[in-house]
Amino acid sequence: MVDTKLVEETAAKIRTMEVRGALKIAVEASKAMLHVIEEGASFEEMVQAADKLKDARPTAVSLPNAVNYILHLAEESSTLEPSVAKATLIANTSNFIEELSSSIDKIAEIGANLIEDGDVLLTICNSKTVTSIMVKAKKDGKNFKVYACETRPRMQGHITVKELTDAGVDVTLIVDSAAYYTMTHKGVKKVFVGADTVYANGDVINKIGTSQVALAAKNAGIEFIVCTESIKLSPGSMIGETVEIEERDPTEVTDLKGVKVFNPAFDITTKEYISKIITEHGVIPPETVYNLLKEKFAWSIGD
Ligand code: RUB
Repeated sequence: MVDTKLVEETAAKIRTMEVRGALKIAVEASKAMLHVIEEGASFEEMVQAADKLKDARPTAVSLPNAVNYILHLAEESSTLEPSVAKATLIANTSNFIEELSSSIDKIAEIGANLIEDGDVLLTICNSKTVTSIMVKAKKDGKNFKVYACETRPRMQGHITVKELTDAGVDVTLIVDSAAYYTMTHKGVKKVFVGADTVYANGDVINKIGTSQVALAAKNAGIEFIVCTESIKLSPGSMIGETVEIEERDPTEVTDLKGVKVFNPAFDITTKEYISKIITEHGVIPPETVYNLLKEKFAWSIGD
């Protein structure tokens, strides 16, 4: 029996959102998989670990994509001589984690090119991908302003404000319901948001409130830009599968007793509201997500 403590701990941290954000979830789950592989797990035990991790949160497809890819690597290496199989799998999994972790830096480089001196930007939630782009643009010497929606009920906007402030970016916190007014009265030029899942048809799932911001941006004639690593593309959507939109505990919204609460954690922004998608492979229109999916997930979907 392999030691699955790290798997349990990682799954718990993802569930309680101590580890959050779609890329970070995928990276930490992959590290837990690497640990059980190093411990000498059988394929069966790897599948069990993968299932525990995948069950932790339902909406970000980066999580199943990452652990399923590691299982795919395990299947591939199982055809090798037993003496080299484990070392090969460890090396391939480590490379994958390295690539996953560095994909954000490539997006930061590309995304920073889209920020111009004097820009006024708006974002919602805390996407490390989005803040990395803004931090890179600042390092490149650009001066711009950011409005950050506080993002009820978990207030991830506060994390965004801290990250950007620490990097010297001019950032202002707003309540979520001030998004449209801020767009139209503070000269917002572009909205940057992250993604948890991107469907083959170009629709994007991200933090609750994102689709309202997209509607407001469209009405105000403002560019709406999604920033996503390709690990968040959904291969299942090519065969019509959808992800579950997570509903979280009512206590996140209110401590009032006897009140009915609906607390969805994510929503879907359809592609007609999305101006462009920034990936580590370049800037693409939402209509071409299908092509990138086919290329990146050939291991999962076949030909
Ligand atoms: C986080 C969220 C983020 C995406 C992208 O939701 O919706 O915008 O996950 O983040 P939660 P990143 O706080 O519920 O996890 O770019 O860091 O992967």
